[in-house]
Amino acid sequence: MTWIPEVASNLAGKVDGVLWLITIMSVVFFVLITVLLVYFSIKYRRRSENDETPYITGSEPLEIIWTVIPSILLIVLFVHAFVVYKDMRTPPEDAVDINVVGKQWLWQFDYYNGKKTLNELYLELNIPVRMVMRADDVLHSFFVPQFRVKQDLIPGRYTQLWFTPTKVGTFDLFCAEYCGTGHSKMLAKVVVLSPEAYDIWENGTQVEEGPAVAGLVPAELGEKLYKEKGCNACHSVDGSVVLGPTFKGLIGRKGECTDGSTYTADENYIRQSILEPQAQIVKGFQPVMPSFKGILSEDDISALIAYMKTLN
Ligand code: HEC
Ligand SMILES: [Cu+2]
Repeated sequence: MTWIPEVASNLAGKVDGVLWLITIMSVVFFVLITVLLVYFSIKYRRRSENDETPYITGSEPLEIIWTVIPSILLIVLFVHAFVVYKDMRTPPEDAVDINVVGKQWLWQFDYYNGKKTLNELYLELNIPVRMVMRADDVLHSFFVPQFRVKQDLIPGRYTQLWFTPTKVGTFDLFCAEYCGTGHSKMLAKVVVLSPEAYDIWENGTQVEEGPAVAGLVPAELGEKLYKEKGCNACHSVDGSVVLGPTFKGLIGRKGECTDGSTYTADENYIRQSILEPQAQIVKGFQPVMPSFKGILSEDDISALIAYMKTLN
């Protein structure tokens, strides 16, 4: 099917399934209604000047049929789309995290292995990936038609997206949210490599240097910040409790706050805990943590999160 983009991710077929279901239902009803409309207007046309319209008061069976059948069809549509949506929003446990930064007007990718690329995203065939995305300036949107995935990048918080590339090749990544004059040029390539080719890329020599600290992979930079910025004064990484909760096993941990609310420690929660520690106080602890707003950059926070991920 050439007028629909190629199917190149595990989610693409499911999204197409929903699209086809909606399209087929719409076509069936369009044809049914149009044919009946034409047929009835001929069959029941006025034949002479003294042709009188009969007085019709309604039909209960007919009313029931055209209420019940569309209701069932809509419920089927909803359930099917909901199942697909839930699948698209729930990354598998073993997904590999890749940090994505969108800014006017380029895409930056930070990999767990310390590699950093601009406007080129390298993925391994059949390995599920989770994009942890943030915008540095205005709204952007990560859109790869062949994967059928699209998600906004929002300044001031992380958004996520996952998929498994299922085809080797080069695909288009568009920014799908108008973000200024350079918007139409905010394009990137997604390169899906076979495991062998990925291995060569991963072990290749040209590791591009990160802006913050050259040569350090994010997790290493995070560890350095953990010590240099004094997190280690209050947070251990071995499970012991100092002034604050330990970072060991923090990512994904469920906890309770003094106000009774609960949380799951995901990227957004960690980011907020660092920038606005008073927003949610972990139960059993004192509100003594200072805010690191203006002290840690967004890159630093991403690096700290990468470091915490190594402690699980
Ligand atoms: C003066 C001590 C202190 C320092 C320094 C400190 N924290 Fe905290 N932190 C705390 C305390 C106490 C809590 C628990 C109360 C709360 O939620 O504010 C906490 C909570 C947190 C949480 C939430 C933990 C959870 O289990 O939900 C994160 C994440 C965090 N801190 C990150 C950091 C990072 C990163 C640094 C260094 C850049 C840092 N903290 C520096 C005292 C500190
Ligand atoms: Cu953009």
